[in-house]
Amino acid sequence: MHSMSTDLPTNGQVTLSGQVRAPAWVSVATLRSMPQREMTVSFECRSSGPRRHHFTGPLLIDVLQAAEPLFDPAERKDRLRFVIAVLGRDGHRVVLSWGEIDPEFGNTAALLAVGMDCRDLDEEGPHLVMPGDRCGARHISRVTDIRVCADDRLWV
Ligand SMILES: Nc1nc2c(c(=O)[nH]1)N[C@H]1C(S)=C(S)[C@@H](COP(=O)(O)O)O[C@H]1N2
Ligand SMILES: [Mo]
Repeated sequence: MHSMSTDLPTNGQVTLSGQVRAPAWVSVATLRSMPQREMTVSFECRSSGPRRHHFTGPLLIDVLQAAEPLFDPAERKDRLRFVIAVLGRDGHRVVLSWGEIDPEFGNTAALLAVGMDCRDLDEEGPHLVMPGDRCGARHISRVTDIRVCADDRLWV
């Protein structure tokens, strides 16, 4: 990924690491330089009721692929062993599976949004968007870390 940095990550940057060939610190500006998608999502929060937001940003899978996860990309079964852990600045954490965002499997068009309701997220950091979710808890704001790991440690 072209914005790899050797300095410490600053506000708004995301660390991509784990079992990847090209770990990186990625800025919102870099995410904006990738092919963009747009979507409006509606969900129901148990505490704040019905919500609706408009997001713009790259597909999460494109961002992760740029970090080169340590699987054989041509081997479907190899990809299916990988999980994606996403961390927000406030400590909110969610785990996804590679299979749910892989176009050959669940094909969920998860975004790492750089804009929300016409607001740029450069300072606060990108927003995970999980289209189709009925509840809001996986729409993580202020994402700071994403780790990609295989299932190996579950089987020792
Ligand atoms: N970082 C972070 N993102 C989060 C949460 C959180 O606690 N921390 N809560 C989630 C929940 S439960 C909901 S319903 C939505 C609400 O988003 P909104 O208030 O912007 O519509 O944010 C989600 N994103
Ligand atoms: Mo919520």
